[in-house]
Amino acid sequence: MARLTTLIALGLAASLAAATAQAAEGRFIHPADTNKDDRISRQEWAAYKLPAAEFDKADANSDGQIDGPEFVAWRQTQG
Ligand SMILES: [Ca+2]
Ligand SMILES: [Ca+2]
Repeated sequence: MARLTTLIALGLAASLAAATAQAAEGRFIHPADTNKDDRISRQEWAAYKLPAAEFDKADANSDGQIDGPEFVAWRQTQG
């Protein structure tokens, strides 16, 4: 019985981890995003002391906001 409980607990932990990963992918959570709209505006970027010249590089679609995929892509260029 104890073994079955352990197996159930492991299964729950695995599905919780999967749900968390999915949430992290769908939502953009970064401390620079102070108004929590899941995107970093130019003002938020500057307030977070990120290099102003990098904003335009990070904003791949030039909509004035850095969304999750744009930020991740930019970070990957930063080494
Ligand atoms: Ca924001
Ligand atoms: Ca953008």
